[in-house]
Amino acid sequence: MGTQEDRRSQSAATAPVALTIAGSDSSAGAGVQADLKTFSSLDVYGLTAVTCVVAEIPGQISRIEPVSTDLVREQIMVLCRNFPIAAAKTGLLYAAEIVETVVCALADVSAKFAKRFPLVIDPVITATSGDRLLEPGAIELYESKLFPLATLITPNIDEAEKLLGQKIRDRQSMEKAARALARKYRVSTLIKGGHLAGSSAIDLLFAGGKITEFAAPFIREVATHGTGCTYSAAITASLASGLSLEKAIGRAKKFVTASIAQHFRWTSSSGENLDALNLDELNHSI
Ligand code: PXL
Repeated sequence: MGTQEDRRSQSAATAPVALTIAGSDSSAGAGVQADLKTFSSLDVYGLTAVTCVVAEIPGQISRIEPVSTDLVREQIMVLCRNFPIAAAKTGLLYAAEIVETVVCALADVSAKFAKRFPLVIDPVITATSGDRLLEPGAIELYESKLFPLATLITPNIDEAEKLLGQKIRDRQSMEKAARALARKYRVSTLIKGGHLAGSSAIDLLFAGGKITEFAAPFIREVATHGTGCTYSAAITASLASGLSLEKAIGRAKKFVTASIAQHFRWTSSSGENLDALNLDELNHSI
């Protein structure tokens, strides 16, 4: 028989830890809420540093307010000082000062605590509805300061077009764009082609000098609010669990596709569909 102390430590569970630095979505389909649900579903313990609070329902943003930069920094520092973080992601950072603060905090974490972990950057510029979420001036800071810290960036077609200043119309120009972004920012780049609407949703990774394709059937007539957040969170969870970049993306693609296929649906008071991804039981099927 051990002491009470022994018994307590024997029963303690452990899990890989991942951090999301992102906004709060009141409707819980995107943002830190989507990230936490994804982490839990993939058996990873999730931590959060909240950057802004968004009052919204899927497809309709009514108000956004930032969290103070001091509080954004403190959330990151206190978590990184104490937890064994195995991977992190950024989602909506909203304002230029917040991008700057996150860059500075992450640089301090690696200098002060000698901590390095994979970092996935989802460069959230607009919502799936097309609403602008990031201040225009913040994009340059992403390019000059945040991307250099990244293991992977995950723009959708729209975001890749904004970063490159050119149109992406088909698979061929998407492949060119992935190469160009990876070269421009010296970072592995996953372009998500869901918005190119064909019979498949194709994503292209350019990493280590080679292109890898991730394809899944395109699921129509489901509002896909939060898909990008869920996808990058699933990649981050998989990196935290020790998977290679390619394996992490392959697993995350299956996860996000299944969560769209088994979506929730409600009807709002104005008679519109309210859809949300459903992450229940997914870790058993992927
Ligand atoms: O899906 C992009 C996104 C990311 N983060 C937050 C959001 C949204 C979209 O609405 O609210 C917090």
